[in-house]
Amino acid sequence: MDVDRALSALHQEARELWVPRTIPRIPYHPSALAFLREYVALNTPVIFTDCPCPSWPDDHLLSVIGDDGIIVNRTPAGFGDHADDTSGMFVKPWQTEQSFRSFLGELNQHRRDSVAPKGAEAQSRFPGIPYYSVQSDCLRKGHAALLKDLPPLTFACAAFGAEPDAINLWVGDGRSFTATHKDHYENLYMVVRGAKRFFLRPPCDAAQLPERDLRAATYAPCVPTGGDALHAVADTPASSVRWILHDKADAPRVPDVRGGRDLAASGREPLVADVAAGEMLYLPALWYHAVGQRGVTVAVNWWFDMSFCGPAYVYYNFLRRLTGQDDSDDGRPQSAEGEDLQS
Ligand SMILES: O=C(O)CCC(=O)C(=O)O
Repeated sequence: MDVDRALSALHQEARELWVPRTIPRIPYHPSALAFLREYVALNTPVIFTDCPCPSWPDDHLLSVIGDDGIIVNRTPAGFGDHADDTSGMFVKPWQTEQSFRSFLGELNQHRRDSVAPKGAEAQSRFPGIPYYSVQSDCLRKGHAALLKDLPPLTFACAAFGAEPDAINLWVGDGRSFTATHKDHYENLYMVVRGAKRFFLRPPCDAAQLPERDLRAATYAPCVPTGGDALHAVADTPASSVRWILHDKADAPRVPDVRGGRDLAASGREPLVADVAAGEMLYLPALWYHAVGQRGVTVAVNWWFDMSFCGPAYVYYNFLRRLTGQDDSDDGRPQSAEGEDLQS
């Protein structure tokens, strides 16, 4: 059997035996054993409903973290950390430092402007679409006062045998879209306000998600003294990032939530997981995901280190080498320790 036929069989067998047709929804929260046995061990996503989730209206967020300084990611079209078709580079967002209050004010101003004309005073002092999405354990490190509102996730800590490696706060609106990628983390992702749509593909779809080495770049204002546009500027010294290419052809597929642009060129549909406020997605390690949202959306995620000791990671790397997705193939296995483990 040649490699293409074997990959086709892998895709088919995975759909028959492993990947669900729709993501199951079960009430929060399972026992650690049930979570481990039915989802973690099988590397299969699930959505928990009826989570003990705070409501976090604006006035609460502003009174608790309004004055906290934050780093905001800004992009011209809502795509951060992505393969940009225009420049052919991997582009990271421009980052601004500001208070949480001024950032939330910007999102709310945009919402008001979409129903009423924009006044001159409504202009943001920064260009670009803002998304608070820094993924640096920002909730635990930067906004610890919010921790007491959150469920302790004891079942997950017991299942993974560890405390979370990071707890992140995500705040943005429907203009922002997270491009397809995977993480070396077990991810519990809870939507607090708004709604998220995840486009999911199992790790065995690596062959359908072409990766290339792309020159690394960062968005920057066109005019350093306050222009209203951002453009991609190549990083110096030059470096490259291996990243998944997009397929723009699918862009209009999801009318409510920006999506589709990231759906790969294979013609094979991703699984769609709609996660509403009060729900939590278990996104298993190494699953590819692209993420859109509807309206102003507030979410929290807990990242737990994945285990590198079982078969999953080594088989996944083997598959990527076999399909030419891993440029580090020098004929020798790569050690988990030697690699930058967060994509
Ligand atoms: O919510 C998002 O925009 C992206 C979430 C994500 O990529 C993650 O939790 O790994």
